[in-house]
Amino acid sequence: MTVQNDFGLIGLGVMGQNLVLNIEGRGFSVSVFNRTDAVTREFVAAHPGKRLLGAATLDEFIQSLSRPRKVMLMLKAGAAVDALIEQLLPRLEAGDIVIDGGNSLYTDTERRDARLTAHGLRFIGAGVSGGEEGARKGPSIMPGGPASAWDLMRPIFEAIAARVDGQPCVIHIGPGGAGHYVKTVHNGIEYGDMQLICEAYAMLRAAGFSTDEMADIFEGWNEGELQSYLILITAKALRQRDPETGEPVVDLILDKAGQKGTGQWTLVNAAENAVVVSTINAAVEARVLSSMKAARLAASMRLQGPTPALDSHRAELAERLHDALYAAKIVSYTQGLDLMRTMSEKQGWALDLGGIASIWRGGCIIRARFLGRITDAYRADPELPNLMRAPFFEGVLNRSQQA
Ligand code: NBP
Repeated sequence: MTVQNDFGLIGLGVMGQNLVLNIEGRGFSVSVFNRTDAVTREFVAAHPGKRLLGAATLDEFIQSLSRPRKVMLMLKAGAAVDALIEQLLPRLEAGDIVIDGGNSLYTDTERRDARLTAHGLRFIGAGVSGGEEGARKGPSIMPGGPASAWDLMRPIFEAIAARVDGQPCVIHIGPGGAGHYVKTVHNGIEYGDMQLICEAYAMLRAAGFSTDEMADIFEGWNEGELQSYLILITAKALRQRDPETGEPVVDLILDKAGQKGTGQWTLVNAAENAVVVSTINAAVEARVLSSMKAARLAASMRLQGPTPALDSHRAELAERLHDALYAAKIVSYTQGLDLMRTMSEKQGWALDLGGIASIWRGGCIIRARFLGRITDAYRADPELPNLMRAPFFEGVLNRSQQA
């Protein structure tokens, strides 16, 4: 009897392998294919007893799937996705579903959607957040595409997504490129969160706090309104010591950051729509400046820079920083949501901003207690024009303005 698996995944990189194990673990049979066949064979061999089929060719892969076929691509964004789609087109049948789970540019997704739709196929552009661990244990998923494809994919997406308060961290984001667009802004917001944490760290450091003292402060912050994955791992990172020298690891890491593109895409889109995303802008610029290490070193021999004037009492400074960080986070999310609302109106996507905040509460890198507050604000007023105007956030901002 020929195999008829529930789901197919192409691209056994870090994300692909972990997603497959998650999907299989939820009771679905999965066929896999990878450009480099040795990776497929090693992967399947490393997981005996699971309902996995490693296909050596695309034809074998396609023939092993039940109809309508559900084929997910987990590839490096860009040309690889187009190349695979071209190879799939002659092999698939009307009604089959292709899902691009990578970090694709939403305009690429819209172009691919048009091409696949013209062939009678259905295309889902799905943002998947949470990195390797999220992919394995439960990511936050942001799928965009036709409702009929969402209906068929929903049981699988809901089974593998993270859960918060019993709710899966996935909703149908909207048509066409809406899912990849929201994932891009999510990543931009993540850049902003990381930059705000970096600035809080820089101030604590300038005020003379040791890395252990800073770890204590971030741990304390993680108990309150700032409770989030990024604050938690900042505390953990500050605690880490280099086994050879005993020095804090954070002091030994080269202060240069790279970027893969989603932060810049958010900025470009914000500029095109005349929406201010100043925190994300600062985050992208800080990464660019950090990468200019040689120029910064050379300049530091000639230019002195300011002497920090952090004259508050240390405990008071930490408290004020907490309030400033929280307020800045509210401003940053307001900007990201404002950008999504603007694009939603322009594109007719009808984005549910409260629903989007709710699926970011689990699985993804920006998961945070704060997102529950945003969800509540939009549930109380779905037409909320600006997050800062929600009564809860107005109160926080008014209290923390001075800090
Ligand atoms: P990896 O770099 O680990 O894997 C990339 C996969 O793409 C491999 O299977 C590789 O096959 C395949 N591939 C490439 Br590269 N070029 C190809 C081509 N021309 N034709 C066919 N296959 C090709 O990536 P990853 O970290 O798993 O990320 C996958 C996607 O998920 C990306 O879009 C990424 O931005 C997104 N994402 C990643 C994370 C994360 O934390 N890593 C989080 C969220 C989203 P090979 O084995 O033959 O080289």
